[in-house]
Amino acid sequence: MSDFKQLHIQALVEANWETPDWQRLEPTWEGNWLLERHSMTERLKAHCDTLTVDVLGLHEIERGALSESERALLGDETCMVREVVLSGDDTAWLCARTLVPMSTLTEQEKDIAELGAVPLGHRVFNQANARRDAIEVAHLTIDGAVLLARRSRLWVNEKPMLVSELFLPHAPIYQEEG
Ligand code: VNL
Repeated sequence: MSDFKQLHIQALVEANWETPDWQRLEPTWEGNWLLERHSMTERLKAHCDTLTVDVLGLHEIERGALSESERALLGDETCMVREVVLSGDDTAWLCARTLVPMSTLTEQEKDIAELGAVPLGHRVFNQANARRDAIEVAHLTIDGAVLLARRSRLWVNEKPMLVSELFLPHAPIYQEEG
């Protein structure tokens, strides 16, 4: 496993997720990013010419290996894990880990296991009934820097998946505009 993956994905797995303080966060620049209910892909795209996805990993995780909170949000089920890095104009901005229960990867959603370099948000939010809930936030310390992260549940055709996203140091969430 690469050092980057080991460090960043492991930090997401071990994060201490907390309910956001909506009142405090909502009026802020970073809060606007963290609490985004629509597509993060679209939001990131607005800040670069080219958004690229690199798949770091794609594997299965047994239900017994899920954390208690993951089980509570998704159900007690084997999941597919998709790990990616998103870059805006070749600068790494976001590291993401998504858990997709096997019962979500059925019928119309079978393709979600085979997205490759297509951003998940592009696939999910093309669907009219997509929605996001259970947004949580965390601060993760990596290489001495405190980085922002969030976890949220996405629904497609009433089937859930759980997305954890870590904003890397050069991400636009840290670059408030006038
Ligand atoms: C993915 C995950 C894409 C989280 C994202 O969109 C994201 C992906 C920017 O796995 O493709 O926020």
